[in-house]
Amino acid sequence: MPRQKRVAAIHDISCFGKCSLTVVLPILSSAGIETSVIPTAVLSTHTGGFTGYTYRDLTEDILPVVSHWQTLDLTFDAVYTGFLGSFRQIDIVSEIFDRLKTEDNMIIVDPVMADNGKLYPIYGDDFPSGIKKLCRKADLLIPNITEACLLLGRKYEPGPYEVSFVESMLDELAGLGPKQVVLTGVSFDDAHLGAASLDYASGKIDYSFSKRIEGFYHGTGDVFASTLVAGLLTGHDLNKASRLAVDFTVKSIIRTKDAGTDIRFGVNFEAGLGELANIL
Ligand code: PXL
Repeated sequence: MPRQKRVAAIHDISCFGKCSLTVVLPILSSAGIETSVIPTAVLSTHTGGFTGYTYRDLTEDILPVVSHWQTLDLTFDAVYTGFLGSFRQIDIVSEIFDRLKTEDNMIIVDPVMADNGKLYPIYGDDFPSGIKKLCRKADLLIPNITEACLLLGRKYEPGPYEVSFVESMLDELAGLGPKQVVLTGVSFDDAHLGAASLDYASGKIDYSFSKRIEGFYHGTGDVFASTLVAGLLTGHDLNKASRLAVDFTVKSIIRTKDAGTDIRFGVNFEAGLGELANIL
């Protein structure tokens, strides 16, 4: 039996509306990965389309959790961060990267902050430049097109895109520091949507597309990124892990659409976990 992999996952807990830790934890666990969590905030729901949600900021708790872990000499195969609860958490997470980085582990940044051309309203205009500092420390960066435009100071354009637009974006994102970049929300025509990946060492760019499904389903960025992380940590290469993540996400969306579920509630990824575990 190979050594069990261990990930530190730094995201919020949205108590209802599947995203962030309520997605990351089951997906990584189903891949057999031990997942230690650092909640950045606890909200009654996520912020996408709900109003009146509660919001408990956990900024003060984050470093003490890591300090305690360090007394236990814990090491992690990956440190994986997504939605942050405050601007101050950017510097804190940056410090965690320094503390938990080893020679052979992976720092993974999903710069969760925007979608469909818009910065999430809870964040100020200075947030993208703060997150950019975090991206410089990443080994793997997983932005969507909107987040990539904000990181690179480019104007957002809705798809379909030119190949040159996508590939120059991948190059510039890798120029920030990450060895691997996976860009989501990529389309070259109206009928397909998927991800583009760049492995900087080999210079190899790959694409994983699927049929586009109309509608914006919440939490799919986290479903995609967690599946990608699960694929990489179970030994698949970047291209294969991207393919697995696109397929798993699309199947989850189709199930949810077929059931007529409110798009804010998150997608039914749970029904696919058994199959994912078998593939991984
Ligand atoms: O899925 C991204 C996400 C995570 N957590 C919270 C969010 C969002 C996106 O809106 O609001 C709290």
